[in-house]
Amino acid sequence: FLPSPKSLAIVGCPFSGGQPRPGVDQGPIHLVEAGLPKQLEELGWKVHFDGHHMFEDVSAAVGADEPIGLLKNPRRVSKVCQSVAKVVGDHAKNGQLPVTLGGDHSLAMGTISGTLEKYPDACVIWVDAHADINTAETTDTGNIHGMPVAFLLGLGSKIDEFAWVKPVLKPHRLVYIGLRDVDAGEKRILRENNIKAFSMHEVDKYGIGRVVEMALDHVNPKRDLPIHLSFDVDALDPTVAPSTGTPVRGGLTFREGHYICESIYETGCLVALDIMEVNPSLRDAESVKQTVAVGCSLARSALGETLL
Ligand code: Z70
Ligand code: MN
Ligand code: MN
Ligand code: MN
Repeated sequence: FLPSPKSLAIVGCPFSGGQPRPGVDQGPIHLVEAGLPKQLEELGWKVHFDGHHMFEDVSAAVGADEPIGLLKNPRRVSKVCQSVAKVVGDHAKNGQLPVTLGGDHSLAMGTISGTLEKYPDACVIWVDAHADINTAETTDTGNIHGMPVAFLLGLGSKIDEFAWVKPVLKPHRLVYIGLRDVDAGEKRILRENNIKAFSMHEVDKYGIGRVVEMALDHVNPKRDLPIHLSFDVDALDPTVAPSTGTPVRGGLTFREGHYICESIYETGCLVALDIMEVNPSLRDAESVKQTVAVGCSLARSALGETLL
């Protein structure tokens, strides 16, 4: 799907408005300062990075952002995601693979909208402890980072402020890996929409090799559709990626996380990558360093780094 020589664009998104903990907005800055652009160049990519998108104009334009129902910071999240959709979509149309660095996972409303504009038949592999599929009706917290998938599927009541988000994603083009903290309302949505999900139970039962194969067989049986990989670092076990807003025990090992990325790279179908929810203000300096390093190495694995 990508022209040669392979080129990618890093989209730094210092944004935390989809959830309550400050600091996740510093994730992209730490990932870049840890040397991610150069690491990707060393894998043979032409790397384009023109700075982090600061979204200050967006916040200024929005002003006070009263909740809509339970939803917190709705206008700011919507506007930021809309601008991310444009940036990601434009890079994809230029033949550059967008690598979006979060920031909280509400941003995926933007990244996936952008990807599907260029590649309407793309499938999404969502690696996360959480399903992020709450609607305005099912959310308990009102944190929009728990809701982007519902918006992309067009589920739940329509909210004027999010009218730009089109229901571009079809349930059969979505698959989850790593789930273990799914709300009751989300379980019902997954069931009712026949959405395929491989929780940690399936990872234990079948092993990561078969899980990735089954996940790809579901969304991309002929291995001929473009793939958007949206990776929330909290999919990894908290011992592997401690500096994230909502660590959940019993997660993917270091190798399981990397295996997913390596396998998706091997398909040759990857067209967009998100690395989300690195929060360098949580935990001690050593944990932060470890989590940032893991974020970088997941990105390298998805973009062609091999062990041999
Ligand atoms: C919960 C909610 C969530 C990430 C927490 C949690 C969602 N289901 N996502 N941390 N990354 O608030 O909707
Ligand atoms: Mn650019
Ligand atoms: Mn998430
Ligand atoms: Mn998560």
